[in-house]
Parts: sequence; structure tokens; C-alpha cells
Amino acid sequence: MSDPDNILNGFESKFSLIKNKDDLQNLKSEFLGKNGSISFQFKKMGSLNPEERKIFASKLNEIKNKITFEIEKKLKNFENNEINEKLKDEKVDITLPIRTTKNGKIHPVSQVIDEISSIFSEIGFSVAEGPDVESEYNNFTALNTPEDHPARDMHDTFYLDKDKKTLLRTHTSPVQIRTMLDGKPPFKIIVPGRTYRCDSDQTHAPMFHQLEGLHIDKDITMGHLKGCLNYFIKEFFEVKKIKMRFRPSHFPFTEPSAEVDIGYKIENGKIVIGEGDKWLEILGCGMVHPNVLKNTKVDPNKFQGFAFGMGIDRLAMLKYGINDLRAFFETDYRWLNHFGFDPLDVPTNYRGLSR
Ligand code: 2U9
Repeated sequence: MSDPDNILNGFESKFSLIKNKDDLQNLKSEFLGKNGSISFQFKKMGSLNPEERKIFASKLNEIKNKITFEIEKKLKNFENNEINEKLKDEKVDITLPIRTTKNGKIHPVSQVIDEISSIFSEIGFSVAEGPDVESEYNNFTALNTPEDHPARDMHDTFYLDKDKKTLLRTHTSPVQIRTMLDGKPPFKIIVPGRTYRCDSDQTHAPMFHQLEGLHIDKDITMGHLKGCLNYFIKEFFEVKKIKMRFRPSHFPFTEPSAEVDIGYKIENGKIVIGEGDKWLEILGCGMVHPNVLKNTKVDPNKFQGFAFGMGIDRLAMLKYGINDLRAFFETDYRWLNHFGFDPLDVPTNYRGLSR
């Protein structure tokens, strides 16, 4: 049987030559592994008498602890060196100047969503979101649009199953339904998002963007709706005064319902919003139908409110002079470079929405 001291001497001479972590791991298994020198010595102890065994075991354990300690210490050293090397390579020089060429641009649709969110957040609305795949109940039935209602055909719905139980939402209104079913009034939200209708030509895309609003509380009137929309339109088009008219209309989820037109004129080939004798339809609105309140467990005798909806793509085209809707979804970098917005210039009401 080789003397434990010989094992230690053998270890020390090999240990002094170790240059990296792999060598160290190999040395570790040579001495401390299941079939290593130390284990081998422990296995052979059976042939010693009890007294010799006690002395031998204690010596062997002492050597084992020494070797373990040296190996672990060196391993930690290698690991620390590795981390320090990495830190040296990945160091960020915070004194470097900023990039002078900016690569990314914000899409006009995202810009308009940010602008509208900023405008409504100033008067206490918060932003709600929901899934694009919806139930037929949230998209239609809860919104007072029963199965045989003609509005269902008008929406040219993309159904996702043959029983027509799941669909791609045709408007963002199911998010208001979810919000109302999940909470208690008052509700004061805007809902931007993607919507889908099986319709495609120069002015319609099968996926488009809507933004809807909902304000439910005690004693909310059509007057509040008018004031809110007048404020929004002035802020959005960045004008001091706006000519605006409400035309009676019909939606299953609101009663009474109206469509809102704003005045405009063409001057030097450019559109001027807010004045003039021409009218442009920009959104729909109304007082939430009592059936919708009942469907969402809101008591219509205690609460009422208004809702509105608008097409974001059209608003973006109007505000930023974009003619073709299809360009919105073509990911043409030259187009985005021209019509896109600076990512660092986030729209806020007080600093200005668009610059
Ligand atoms: C609930 C109750 C009422 C949302 C509304 C409109 C009027 C509207 C269109 C504008 C242009 C859609 O993109 S568009 O084609 N929308 O005219 N939307 S009221 O009414 C709601 C929504 C949710 C719970």
C-alpha cells in the first residue's frame, strides 16, 4: 500500500503544473474521483487491523481535505479570472458620443396610437388591451347584436371554426366587454388595437386598427361625450378651433348613436382641418345601450355612459398626408424612413404631439 504522504507529494507536483480549468478537473478526478487514488486507498483499508485502520483513515482524510481545499481554491481563481476577462471585453464606454445616424423609425400607426393615448390620458382615460382571437359572444352577442342581426354580415367576419364560436375580432369592443365583466363601474378606458374584416381594396385592408373609448359612471350625458370628442379632435389635429357636427346614425351597441363630421377646406392643394364648408366623417359614437350594460352586469338604472370608435389608419393618413393605405403594411423601409417618426421623440400633450 502506498503511503498517503506519497499521494500528497504526487498531487503537489502535478498541481503546480496546472494551467487551466480542464487540467484541474482532470486532476480532481484522478485524486478525488470515484476511481481516484484516494478512493482506491480507502477501499484497501479493509486489510488493516482496527488500530492501524483508525490512524490510516484519519491521515487519508486529512490529505483528502487538503487536496479538496487546494482544488476548490484554484477553481475559484480560474472562474474569477474568466469573469474578469469577460468584463474587460464587454465593458461599455459611457463617454462615447451618441450615434449620429438613427436607424429605426416609428410607424405612423404606432405614432398615432401614442398621440391619441397621450391626449386621452390627460383627461383621465387609461389604456386597455385584449386578444385578437375572440368569442362570438364578446364580439357580437354581448354588444346587443343577436345572431340574426344584419350587422353581423356587414362586419365580414373571419370565423375560426365551423360553428362560428371563435373569430378574429371585428372591432375592439370585446375588450370593453371583458373590462366591464371583470370589474365594477366607473369605467374610463380607451382601447387601441388590431381588428379584422374580410374586405380588401384601395381603402380597406383585412387587418386594420381601431381605437374605441368608453366612459361609464353615474350621470354621464351626451354633453360629456360632445365635450370629450371636441377636446380630442382639437388636440389631435393640433388646431385651436374645430367645426364639428353630429349626424344621427345607428349602431346596435349605442342608443342614441351618431357619426361625427369635422369641417375642412383645401388650400393650395393641401387639406386644412377645422374650418371650411366641406365635411369629413371621422368617428362614430353614442350612449351605451342599456342591453349592453345588462349583459355586462352593470345596473342601467344606476350607471350610464358613452362610447366612441374610430379608424386609426384613416386618421394617420389624414393627419400625415398619406394617400395609399396599402403602404402601411408593406414594410418598405424607404416609405418608413419618409413617413416614420423619431423613436426618441415620444408624443406628449405638453411638448407637442408631432414635430
Ligand atoms: C361597448 C359599448 C359601445 C363603440 C362604438 C362606434 C360607435 C363606431 C366605427 C368607427 C369607424 C368603427 O373603425 S370603424 O369602422 N365605430 O362608429 N364604435 S360606438 O361602442 C361601444 C363599444 C363597446 C361595451
